[in-house]
Amino acid sequence: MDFLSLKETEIADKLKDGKIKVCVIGIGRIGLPTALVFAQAGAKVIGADISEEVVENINKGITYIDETGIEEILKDSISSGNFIASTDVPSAINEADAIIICVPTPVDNNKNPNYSDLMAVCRDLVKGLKKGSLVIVESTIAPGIVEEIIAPFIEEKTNLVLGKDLGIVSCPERADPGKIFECLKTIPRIVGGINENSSNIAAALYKAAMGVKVVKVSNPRTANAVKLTENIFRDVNIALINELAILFEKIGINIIETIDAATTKWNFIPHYPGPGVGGPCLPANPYYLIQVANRVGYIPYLVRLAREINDRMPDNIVNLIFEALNGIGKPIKGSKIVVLGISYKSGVKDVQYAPAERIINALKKYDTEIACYDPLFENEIVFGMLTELSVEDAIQNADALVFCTAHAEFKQLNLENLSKCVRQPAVIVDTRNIFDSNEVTNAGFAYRGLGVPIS
Ligand code: SAJ
Repeated sequence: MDFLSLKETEIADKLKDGKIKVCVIGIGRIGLPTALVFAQAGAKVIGADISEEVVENINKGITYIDETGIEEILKDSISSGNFIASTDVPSAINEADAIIICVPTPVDNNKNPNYSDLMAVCRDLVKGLKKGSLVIVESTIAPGIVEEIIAPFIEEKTNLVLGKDLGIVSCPERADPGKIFECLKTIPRIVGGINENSSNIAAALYKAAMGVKVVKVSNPRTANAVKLTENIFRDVNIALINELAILFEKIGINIIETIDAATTKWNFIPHYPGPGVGGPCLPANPYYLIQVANRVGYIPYLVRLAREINDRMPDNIVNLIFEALNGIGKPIKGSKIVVLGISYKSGVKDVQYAPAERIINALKKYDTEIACYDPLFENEIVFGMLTELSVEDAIQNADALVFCTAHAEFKQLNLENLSKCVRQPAVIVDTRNIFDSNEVTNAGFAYRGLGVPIS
């Protein structure tokens, strides 16, 4: 079947009839849910991954990925014969009509994008690609990587004529951790192809498989720019609110009251202050664009400054902890500080670039006792520490409770009961504005909140 010559209606029919083969390379946080949604839609899917352990576990129906219902969907997809995992990437590519690339593209310690996994996939692509197939790059990359690196590499190493024998598109993933399946089936997808037919085929495939609207843009670089614009927009707005939180606290203004009131204006999109910006996306994505900008001799000041402001937030929280302890007459030296919430965001079990790690590492420089608890990481070794089994266990004889993640569980805590476990006087440092300061003080704690003036 020459997949690239199919019409839109044919793609939907052949997908349902199990006549379309899809290879998803990189069956991790994004790749596995993506593979399973295609399998549920009728595609014959091979999940290709270099990790033998991942492939072995997944073929047994076991995954570490923390998305609701994923194991059941995985088991159904395997038993239906629509999904299997394999470490033989070139063979999986050779069998497929559509090859979807979902490998990580992290930034290294020098903030340079690391495309090594993507380039390893390209080396497998040129071993396995067959005429009439379509390559779909979902990994988040800088604008231009497809047109200037991937496409020329494939053209050089194979006798495939791009646009005729082989289609290539960028279709950046837009699935939010903790709600990936919901996002895959609701959020419109952005597709940019090396030619119109590549875009049309990819659009038809995603529309049929995921039931979502597909927005076609001019080319792969534009599709990549859309994804980066979304996340850089978010990073910059968080940096703005973080900066205002610090300033407003000093001039007696409550940042949350201000945001809530500003949200009554139609063109104000609320963002909230926090102890820093963590996760696999926002801390990394801006650097793809910064690298491209530097290459063309343009300095993206605002993009860079937002990253600096957000990366400085953990240090600002450590200062707030110092002030909070001094406010109850306790030096940081010899105090017990408990970090409550280590995940980078609420409801997600993930500590990638988590602000809590940088706060804990900074506190370790002082002669303090540190404990941590997170409802998603009970009794696990994280950041070189054994996490506690409960809030009560963690806060015994504590001087300061530092809330770094706004997990729903924390909003239900009985603060009066907790105030009996700590070493009074004790203080709550609320970096996520989880609590009302009056409720905290009425419960027997002192209170300091990010962006909340000292009452
Ligand atoms: N954060 C703030 N203040 C805010 C929003 C977020 O401090 O107002 C912090 C979070 O606590 C976290 C970091 O920023 O530490 C990133 O938060 P995020 O909500 O952006 O979560 P991510 O990193 O999982 O971002 C992903 C992105 N999705 C994709 O890249 C496909 C992002 O575009 C989504 O908006 C986000 O998920 C989401 O809403 O779940």
